[in-house]
Amino acid sequence: MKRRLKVLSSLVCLFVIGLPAFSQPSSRSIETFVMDTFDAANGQEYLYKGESFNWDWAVNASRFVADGFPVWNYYEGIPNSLKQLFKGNGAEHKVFGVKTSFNRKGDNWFEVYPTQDGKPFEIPFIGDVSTIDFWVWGANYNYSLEVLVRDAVGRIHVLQCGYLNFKGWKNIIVNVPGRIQQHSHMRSGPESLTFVGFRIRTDAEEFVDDYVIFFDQIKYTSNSLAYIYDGYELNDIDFSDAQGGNNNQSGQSRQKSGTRKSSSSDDDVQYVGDDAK
Ligand SMILES: [Ca+2]
Repeated sequence: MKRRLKVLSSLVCLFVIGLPAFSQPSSRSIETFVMDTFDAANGQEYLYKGESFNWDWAVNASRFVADGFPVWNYYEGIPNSLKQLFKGNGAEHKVFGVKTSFNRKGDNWFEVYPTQDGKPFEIPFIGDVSTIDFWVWGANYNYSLEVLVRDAVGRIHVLQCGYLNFKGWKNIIVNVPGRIQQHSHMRSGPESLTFVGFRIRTDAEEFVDDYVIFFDQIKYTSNSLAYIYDGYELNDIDFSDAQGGNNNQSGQSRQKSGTRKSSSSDDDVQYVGDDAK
């Protein structure tokens, strides 16, 4: 009897201990993807759906920006923690730097965003993103930092990353809230969440005549298999050379449907609160 009880209790133990393991997603599908090292323009070779993407960065600023600003470039530098990580690999480490100056205090802002051929380029995220992680060099000003992402229905979300009132490098990790729709259920919809850019806002009372910020090493964690299913590749089949389609009687009057609104106007912006860790 005692022995049976022992076996039973250990079975119960196994079940209770084993339960969380079964309810968790497989840890193997959670991966970290490096988006940009900021070591060189157009040198990312970022792989998305079998295609390699490269981009540069640019900056735009609100209307009271001083003549000749903003200015930006890649500069030699690396946060100390990353220096240890990349020790001995011989690469030239650079960071992306921006200098701004505004003519008056108030609600000034500037945006740092990826570009291709001089036009804004949104970087697609792989899988289902949980956190975005990057390094920022703060000049100890009361400016706030935001990350802008666009969801699968074309709406821009603002992820608050807190204030830049620190000196030197800081690693910032921002959560992507579960309420942001990252994938569309429509075959014709946007394929994934995209990275739109960083936005920096000046505090109304803070000095604005001479500001500098640097960025390095942006990466993210993602469940890369979340939306890959058996037969996924059939989504992209081109039916233009298919047979059929001769039923003209109803075809002439058919309306084109499913046009989607996708804009970055302020109406679409959703503030989702302080999501920085
Ligand atoms: Ca770098």
